[in-house]
Amino acid sequence: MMDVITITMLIIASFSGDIGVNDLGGAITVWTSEGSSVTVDQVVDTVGVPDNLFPPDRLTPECLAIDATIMAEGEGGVRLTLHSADEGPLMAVDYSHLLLLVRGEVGGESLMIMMRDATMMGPGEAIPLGPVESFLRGGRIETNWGLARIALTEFDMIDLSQLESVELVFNTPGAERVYVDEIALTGIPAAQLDVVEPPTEPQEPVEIRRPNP
Ligand SMILES: [Ca+2]
Repeated sequence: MMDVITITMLIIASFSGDIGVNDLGGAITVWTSEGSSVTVDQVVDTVGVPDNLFPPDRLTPECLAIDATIMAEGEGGVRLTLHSADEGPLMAVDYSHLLLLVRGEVGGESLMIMMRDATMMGPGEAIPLGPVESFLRGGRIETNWGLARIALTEFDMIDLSQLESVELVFNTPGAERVYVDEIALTGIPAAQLDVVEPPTEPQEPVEIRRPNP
C-alpha cells in the first residue's frame, strides 16, 4: 500500500487581476535607484506555457512584462508583498520551493531573485537567492517559458514562518524586457511528513518530462 503525498501549491501572483495587487492581496510595487527605471505591464501571453512545465489548470493567460533600464551601478526591482495591509507576514513553513515562470524578449536576460522576511528592514536587506537563470534548466533565460525552481530549504537564513516579500531585482546595466508568471510556493504539507518517510531526493513539485535515454 502506498501513501499518497499531496503536493500543495500556493499561487503568489498569476497577474490575472489588478496589476497592483497579487493573489495573496499584497501589493505589487516597483522601485529603482536614481536614474534607472523599471516599469510593469500586464499582458496576455502569446507564447504559451508547455503542459509539462506547469499544471495547466493553475495557469492564467495574463503575465507580467517588465521593462528595466539600469544605469551603471544602479538597480531596480519589482516587489511582491506577501500579505495585505492589515495582515501579517506569510507563514510558509509548509512550502519547500519557490516556482517562477520566466522568459525573455531576446534571450540571455538576467534578474536576481531575492526574499525578505519580517526580521529584515528595507529593500537593502533582502536576501539574494541567486540569478533566476541559475534555477532554470539550461542556465539561461530563453524566449520560450522556463520554470525556475528554487529550493527554499537551502537558504536557512530565511525565516519561512514570516515571509515578507519576493523581489525581482535588476542590477545589470542596460535595458531588457522579461516576462514572469505564476509565481508560487509549493511543497509537502508538514502533516504529510508525519505519515510518510521524507523523500531522500529533493521532491520534484512539478514533473518535468525528459526524453528517454
Ligand atoms: Ca498568469
